[in-house]
Amino acid sequence: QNPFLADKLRAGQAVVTAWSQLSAPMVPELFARAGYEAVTLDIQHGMYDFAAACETLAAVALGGAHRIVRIPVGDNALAGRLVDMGAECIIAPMINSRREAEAFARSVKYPPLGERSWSPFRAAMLSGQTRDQYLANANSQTLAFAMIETEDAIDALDEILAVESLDGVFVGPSDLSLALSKGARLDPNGEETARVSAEIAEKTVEAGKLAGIFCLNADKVEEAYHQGFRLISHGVDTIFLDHAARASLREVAWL
Ligand code: 3PY
Ligand code: MG
Repeated sequence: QNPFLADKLRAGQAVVTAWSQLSAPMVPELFARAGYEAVTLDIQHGMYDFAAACETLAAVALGGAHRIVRIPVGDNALAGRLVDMGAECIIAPMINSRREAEAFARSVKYPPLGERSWSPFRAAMLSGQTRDQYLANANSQTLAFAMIETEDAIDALDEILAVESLDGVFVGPSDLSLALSKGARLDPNGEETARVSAEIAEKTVEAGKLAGIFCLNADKVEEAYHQGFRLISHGVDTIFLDHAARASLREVAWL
């Protein structure tokens, strides 16, 4: 697998990731073989436990795609375990302060950037490197993205972007829209959400960090790309199945 996800994103290349909540290794492998350049396993809102995520990371590698995981809120210990198991990028939800961003990012970086603990046996195997090579490259090749999706995070954005060990931020438009409307409206595709997302992308790029975002349709992907986002999600297994199941039933609705 060459180049690495980190190299592509730092070169300004867009990477589209599928999003998986169903805990079944064949589903992300299928996404990879369908041509998705990356697959994100969603432990925050999906069905994955640690063992299933480990198996699925290997299945994604088998399909030739980059391996990304979203951890549950505040679970930095799990972030460290997942990078050991071969995740190339960890997305941490609901990061609200510089302190939270730093604690998260440091859990996936070796000294001097952090305090990740040593044992990357699986990560080195999946990345095709010896453990010495892995150590030399891990801090630049393993990415930490903090999700920006709350009022506190927007207020603290400059401080979060100043965290050295953090590689980028990732916008969650659903939670962001709930925050912006003080809980009144779920509006991930709305204008206010897009305006604030654009500001986040601009500040992020200015700070020399990577910008990522969750998108719910192809128009949003295009908009996000022009706003400066480069790690862009498009396509969720649960939503794919929901749409396909409804379409399938409609074909025989006459029965
Ligand atoms: C959000 O939109 O809030 C997300 O976290 C995307 O999954
Ligand atoms: Mg969210």
